[in-house]
Amino acid sequence: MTERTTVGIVGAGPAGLLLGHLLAAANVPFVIVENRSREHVLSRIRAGVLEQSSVDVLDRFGLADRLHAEGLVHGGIHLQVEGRRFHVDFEDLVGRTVTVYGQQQVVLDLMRRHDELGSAVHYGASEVTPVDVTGDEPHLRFVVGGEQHDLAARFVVGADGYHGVCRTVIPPEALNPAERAYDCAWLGVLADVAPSTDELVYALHPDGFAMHSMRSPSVSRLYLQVDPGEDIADWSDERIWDGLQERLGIPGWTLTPGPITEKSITPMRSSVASTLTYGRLFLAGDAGHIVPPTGAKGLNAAIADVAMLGDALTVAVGGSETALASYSDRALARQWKIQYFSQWMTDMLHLPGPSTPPAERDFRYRSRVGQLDFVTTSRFAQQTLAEQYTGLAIA
Ligand code: FAS
Ligand code: PHB
Repeated sequence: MTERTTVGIVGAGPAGLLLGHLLAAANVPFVIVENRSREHVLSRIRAGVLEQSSVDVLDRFGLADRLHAEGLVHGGIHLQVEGRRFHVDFEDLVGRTVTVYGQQQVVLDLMRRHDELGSAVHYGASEVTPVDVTGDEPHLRFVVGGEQHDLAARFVVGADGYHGVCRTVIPPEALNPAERAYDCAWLGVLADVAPSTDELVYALHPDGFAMHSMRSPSVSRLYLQVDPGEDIADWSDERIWDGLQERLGIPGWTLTPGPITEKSITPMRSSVASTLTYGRLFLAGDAGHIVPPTGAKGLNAAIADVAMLGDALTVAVGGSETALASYSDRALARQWKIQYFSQWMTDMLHLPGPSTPPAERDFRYRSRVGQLDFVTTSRFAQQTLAEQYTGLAIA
């Protein structure tokens, strides 16, 4: 039997779940289809920082109560090089802030609200297949609990991430992603220990990049630059803390270690599709683009896409598809500014890979020291960083 809805959404990550809420607020019927369990989606440790622009979106739809109660509002970040730590004061520079609130908490809030609304969210689906997306009535076919579903929709949204099925529906020559692979990766740890810093520290050291972030007053999140081929099994807790201490340590400051509860290595790459639209299929979030985490942009870019797409779909259901027709161009224009900023932050704060000749590695390090010395002594450069880090306008 064919079921019907207005918007079929593939993926119950932050993009898919948030889009559901924007459509619910406009009384636009939708169905979300997720191929993993609720528990698995919630278990993924991902982003940690929300731009002011993202907080504003969640506020607009009444989804930020716990964020405001438990999130940590930060007025800036620290940049560190050659033993010098400099505070970039966002509030002074651009009058905006960011909020430390883990992606897992955002997803939990979105899931709980969907439960309250009784939204149609299918977890644990298999054989999820968008069909006829270039026709007038696309379908989402999937199996849940052994039952085959055939869902007809006016629009299908691919919020299923970089490895999702929706990207594969778009012909390669149309998707045509522009890509960059960075010759470094991040070893990330969660530790049950109070952060040793008030706000995030981004540090460049001759051994490579390190960052001190956090999830709460009692949980720290820290990262080390490693080579892309590194095996996490080669990194004992002791080796990790030694590396963090070496790269983050400055005179008069102590990094307090604690029990590591999770560790993983994430490669760094950028990929941006040439289009986020194919017929009546629209991509949002990681399904359309991925970015190195140095600028804290992945989750925030997904929220921005959804804010634009949710408004455009709502207007389309109301009778005008003009905003929907320009969604891909508008979202990609904003995404390329994000790609530029993330590339700039990554190149400024990381050293080249292991195959780099010593003289070139030394040159690249010293030129980055010069860049950081410029940024930390130029208010104009700091304003440029602060404007982008706290989030560009969403329009
Ligand atoms: P997501 O990938 O979160 O969600 C897609 C959903 O679709 C998933 O639940 C998936 O199970 C589902 N799905 C996939 N295929 C499907 C199919 N065929 N059928 C149905 N469902 C399907 N960003 C930052 O800003 N800071 C960070 O520090 C950071 N760290 C990261 C670390 C890692 C290891 C990764 C992978 C990403 C990280 N990111 C970070 C980026 C990340 O936060 C993403 O930007 C964010 O999850 C994007 O959200 P979505 O677009 O919803 O995609
Ligand atoms: C995090 O807390 O996970 C985090 C913060 C800032 C980044 C990347 C990751 O740029």
